Amino acid sequence: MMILHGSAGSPFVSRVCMQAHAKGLKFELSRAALGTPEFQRMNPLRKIPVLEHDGFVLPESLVICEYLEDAFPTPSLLGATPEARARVRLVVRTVDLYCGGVMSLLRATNDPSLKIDAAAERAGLDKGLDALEVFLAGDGFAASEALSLADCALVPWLFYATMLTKQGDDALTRRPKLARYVDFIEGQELTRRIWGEMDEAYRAFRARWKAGQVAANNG
Ligand SMILES: N[C@@H](CCC(=O)N[C@@H](CS)C(=O)NCC(=O)O)C(=O)O
Repeated sequence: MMILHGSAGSPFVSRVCMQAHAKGLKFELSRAALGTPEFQRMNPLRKIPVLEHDGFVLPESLVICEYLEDAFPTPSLLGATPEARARVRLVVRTVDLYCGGVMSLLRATNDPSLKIDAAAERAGLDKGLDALEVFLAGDGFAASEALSLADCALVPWLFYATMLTKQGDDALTRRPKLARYVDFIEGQELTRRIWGEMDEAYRAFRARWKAGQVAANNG
């Protein structure tokens, strides 16, 4: 029995969902009560996702993805050769370590009361995107001929990054490889499924957030 604690609105949760869908794994997505002692026992870092698989509890999305590759190796979302696996991991790591600025920039455009160092966030993001422009395979899937964990990291991240594009930001469109990748991957059925799940969770989150703002203003 597999339970994934978290919400589909989180790109870290959705990468695991995407991997599980690609492998045909059945799991239950269970909303996590981050502040509770029960959740903190599962993950003292207080972050989602946390995977529970037959009683084995595991936090950290990338560790979960690698665990699922070990536990359910077919079809492989890592690749067959050491080089292929390294290329996949390089893209995932670049997204995780250098492309998080998308979320801060997006939050700041949605909530003007939020103060961020936009220039620093932008410079950091540009560095990450310039690296992705080199590391991406160039045509088709992100790191290999087939869907891989690199796509599972990029697709949920793109759910948010393309929101910046819709607001007129050219960070994705002015980089030819990235732009080609976005065109390709948004046509994939699994991308549409993941973005649909994320959209539903994101709308629910926004509605709760807005209701909270109204309550705070009235109180
Ligand atoms: N390195 C973690 C990052 C997970 C993460 O940042 N999750 C966010 C949701 S997108 C979270 O749990 N935030 C709750 C909080 O920080 O209180 C992973 O890959 O699992």
